[in-house]
Amino acid sequence: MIQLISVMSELGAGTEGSSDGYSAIASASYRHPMDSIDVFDSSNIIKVDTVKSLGIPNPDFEHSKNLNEIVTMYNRISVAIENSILDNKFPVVISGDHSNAGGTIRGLKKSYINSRIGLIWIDAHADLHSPFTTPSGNVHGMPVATAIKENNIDSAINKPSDEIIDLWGQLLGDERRVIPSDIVYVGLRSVEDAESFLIHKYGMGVHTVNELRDRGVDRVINDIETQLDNCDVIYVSFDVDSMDPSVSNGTGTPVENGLKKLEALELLKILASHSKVKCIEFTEINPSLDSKGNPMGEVAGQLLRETINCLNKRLSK
Ligand SMILES: [Mn+2]
Repeated sequence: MIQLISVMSELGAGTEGSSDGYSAIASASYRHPMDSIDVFDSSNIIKVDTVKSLGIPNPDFEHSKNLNEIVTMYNRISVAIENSILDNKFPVVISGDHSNAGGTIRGLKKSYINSRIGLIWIDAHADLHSPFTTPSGNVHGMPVATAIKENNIDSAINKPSDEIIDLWGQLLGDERRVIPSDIVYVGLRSVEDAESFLIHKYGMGVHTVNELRDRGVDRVINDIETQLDNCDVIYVSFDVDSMDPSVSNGTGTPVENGLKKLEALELLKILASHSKVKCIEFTEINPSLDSKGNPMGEVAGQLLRETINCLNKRLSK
C-alpha cells in the first residue's frame, strides 16, 4: 500500500515558496478525484515536522545555508521513511526543496541495509555540490553528494568553516549509501564544472531530453536497467525542474529545453511499474512562482496520481 510522506521544508532552496508544494498538489488533486484520492486521507499521511530557519544571515554558513537545521531534517525524514517501510508501505514523498532527498536516501539505506541502492535522478541539475564547491551555498544542490559521501576537494572553490565541515560530515555519515556509478540522470542540462568532473570520474549515467526524443523512452529505460542491473533497490527522485518552463514557471530554478508533461508522464509510469523501484519523490514544486492559477500543482498532481495508479496496479498483483 502506498503512503504519502509530506516534507514541506524549503531550507535548502535559494527561492522562497516550495514549502507550499504539498498544498498545491493536494488542492489540484481534490479537483480531479480518482481512485488514488484516498492517499490524501490524512490518516494515511506522514507529515514530517519542519524546522524553522533561524533566519539570521550567518557568514559562517555562507557555503551551506541553514545546514544546522538541514541536519535535523535529514534525521526526521530518514525516520519517517524507515517507519513507512517497516510498516510495509511504499513511500511516495512530496517534498519542498531537493535537499530533503538526502534524508530519504539515508532512510532507504537504513531500511535496506544489505541492498545496493540505485538512484534515478530526473532533474535539470546534478545536485552534486559540496560546501567546498558550491557557488550559491544552497543545499538543494548537494543531496547526491551526501549520498555518495563526496567532498570533491579537487574542484574546491570555497573554504567552509570548521562548523560547516562538522555538520556536513553528519549529513555524509560513516559510509557511502550509494555507489556513484549506480546514479543515472535524466533530463540533465544545467551542470557546473565541479559536478561534470564527478559525473565523468565515476561514470554516472546521463540521458538528455534530446536523447530521450531521438532514441525513444524504451531504449533509454533499457540502458538505465543495464546500468542499474546490480542494484536491488531503486529510488526515483523527480524534480519538476526537469520539465520545460513552458509547462509552468512554478519551480525555483527553471531551465529551458526540458521534458514535456507527456514525456515526464511516460517515464514515471514505466518506472512506477518496475519491481525494483521502492520509493518515488516529487520535489521543488513552488506555486508562488506561478503568476496565475496553479499550473505546476495541476501538472505535478496529475503526474503523482498517474504514478500512484501504476504503483497500485503493480502492488496489488
Ligand atoms: Mn534537484
